[in-house]
Amino acid sequence: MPQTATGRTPVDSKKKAAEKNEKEIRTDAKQTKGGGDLEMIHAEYEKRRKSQVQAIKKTDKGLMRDMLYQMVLGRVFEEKCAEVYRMGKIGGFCHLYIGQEAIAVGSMMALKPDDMVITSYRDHVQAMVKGITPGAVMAELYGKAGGCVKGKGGSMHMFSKEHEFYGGHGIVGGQIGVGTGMAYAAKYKESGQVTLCFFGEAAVNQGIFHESLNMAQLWNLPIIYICENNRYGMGTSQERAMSSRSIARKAEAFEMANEFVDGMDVMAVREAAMRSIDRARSESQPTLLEVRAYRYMGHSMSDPGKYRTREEILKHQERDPIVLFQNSLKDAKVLTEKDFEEIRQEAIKATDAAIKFAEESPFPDESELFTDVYAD
Ligand SMILES: Cc1ncc(C[n+]2csc(CCOP(=O)(O)OP(=O)(O)O)c2C)c(N)n1
Ligand SMILES: [Mg+2]
Repeated sequence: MPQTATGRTPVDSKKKAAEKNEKEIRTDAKQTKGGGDLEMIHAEYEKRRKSQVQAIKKTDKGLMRDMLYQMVLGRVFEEKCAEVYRMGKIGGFCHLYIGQEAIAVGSMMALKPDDMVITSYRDHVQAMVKGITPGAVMAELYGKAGGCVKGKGGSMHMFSKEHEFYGGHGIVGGQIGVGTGMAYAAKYKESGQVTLCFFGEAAVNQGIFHESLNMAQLWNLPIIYICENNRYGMGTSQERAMSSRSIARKAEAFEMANEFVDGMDVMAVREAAMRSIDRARSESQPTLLEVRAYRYMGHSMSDPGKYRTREEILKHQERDPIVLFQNSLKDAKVLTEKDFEEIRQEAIKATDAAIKFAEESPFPDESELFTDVYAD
């Protein structure tokens, strides 16, 4: 019997978790009304800080360091992307993930290496967490032959079969159908692989989301749908586009397990992901996670951002996922300020090396013009 947000499951612990979800959704609704109340955001931060310390104490120290490194690398790497984009080094669209790092790191670092991941065009950080090198991601952004797709995909189409990373998709919601197919294939082949399928909250209003969830539950597919609710679809807020505030609860239409998660808290994301991955792997049951964060940057590098105020952005940054995690690691006496500086320097070094690799990599050869190109 799947766990649902209204607690229709007879299992008590699951019911409690569902009630907690409800409470968090209500608190969050109050917080974000009119851009969010600062005092409430601070209170939420303090609440999370305590629970995060508890979760950290139960987790391997090396893994905690790796998780922080991946988050910091994501941030430093993308700040560099913005810089070189403005210098004209990167062509085409470029969508940054800054502010959402806890979602990719918290969920993907709970996977086994041969599990599968698919996402939208906001894909640089997911690609690196899945193991594609920063150099191969940066060279792809530059359109160079050393890129993970030989410079033919660019920012929106990172891909690596070797790393079980299946894109990088530009059609909003397109990956929800493809991801469902990947999970179906894994089940059919009995490969034991779990699929993580990421998409934004604006994709949820499309038919593909509802059709896919229906099939995944009907056929008991081992997939976790992760809705990264960053509050905006281009310049349109969720409030202006969706009749219902809770995305997690939409899963109930399909009797699918679901959870609402604070996407600024990497440990909360990790714990929810571990519960969902276990459900997929051992019971072959799907889950919908609504992970709520905030998009710090514009929709893409060409967004003038006239639809929201500076104050709104600053309020959400009060609970920055990296600062929150570092404070908790310090409180739990797992890492120190010195470690944080070391990690930051490592991330800067890796990013600089990625830039050097991309700069030195050649553009694809003319003979490659028609290779790997598919038209139906
Ligand atoms: C089917 C389709 N419709 C419209 C677009 C144009 N478009 C590109 S991104 C985007 C907003 C998507 O927002 P969301 O799903 O919340 O993801 P986010 O960008 O916030 O990560 C839109 C409407 C598109 N690419 N595909
Ligand atoms: Mg969005």
